[in-house]
Amino acid sequence: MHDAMIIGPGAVGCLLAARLCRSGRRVILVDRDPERAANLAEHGILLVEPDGSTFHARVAASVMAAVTAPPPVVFLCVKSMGVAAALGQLRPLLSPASTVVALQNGIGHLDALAELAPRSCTVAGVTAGGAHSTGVGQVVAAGAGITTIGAYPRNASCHPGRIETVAAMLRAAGLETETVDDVLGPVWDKLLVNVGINALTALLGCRNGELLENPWAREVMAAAVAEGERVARTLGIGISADPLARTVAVCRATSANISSMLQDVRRRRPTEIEAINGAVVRLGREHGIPVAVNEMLARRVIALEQGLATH
Ligand code: KPL
Repeated sequence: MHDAMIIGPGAVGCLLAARLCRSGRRVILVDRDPERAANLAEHGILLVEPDGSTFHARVAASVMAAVTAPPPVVFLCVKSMGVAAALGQLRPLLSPASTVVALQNGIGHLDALAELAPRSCTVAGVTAGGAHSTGVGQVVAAGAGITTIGAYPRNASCHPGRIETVAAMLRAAGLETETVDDVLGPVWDKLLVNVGINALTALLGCRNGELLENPWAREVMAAAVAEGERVARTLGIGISADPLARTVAVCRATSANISSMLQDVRRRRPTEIEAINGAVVRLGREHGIPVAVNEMLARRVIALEQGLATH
């Protein structure tokens, strides 16, 4: 029997799987691609830590169709737009004893999390740590950062002890983790960081830290984050005091990182633009708040995705 299942073997999924495995947990990785799952089961995961040390994790891996009884804790590490499909597959296997933890950028997955696993304890989380993948089952951790988790929706059937169990698992795996009552504030705090970093790095083809050296990028970052902040405050979300200062701090802490959106663009995969800047645009329009900068960023990233420009 496994202790945890991780759906999605991207950078965050592999990082989590390898670190959980290093802490003595039995982990199963679920991939939608059978060939890649077989490759992961055969070769495991190679994790490179920020100090250059490495760890080779042996993990079980399979496709979802082969899973009959998921372990008590399931981490959803697919992209925001993949959460509804992953939960749809998982749903028949979930029980009231299951805890489902969603660790995505943006806010596009929250409705699916709230609706598709009503009998289980559903948890949303965000992590400020960065990672990038250098190949199948190869992940480079870049920059430490706190992980914050909490029941989502707030009235989800989660005894606080169950959130603590997940937090203890993450801490044992070396991820500094805090638990909160209202996770929507931290989710939006992270959203605003991603609003300021991800699209710009994807458009400029640069590492997170390089944004701070470019006056135009700094200006656009400030304007995009200010628009998002106004949307959040209008919606009454409990975000932190200075989202721009947080964004700049994350840029510095993950300066060597290649953002997830730039990784997606380089690999010609769909990005999370709709769940990040796109979400700010939609909500801003709904509430009559100007969101021109986020709209410009979203449209340009969509143009990149459509292959109008190459990296
Ligand atoms: O979350 C991230 C991402 O790349 O998606 C940041 C915080 C920007 C780190 O790279």
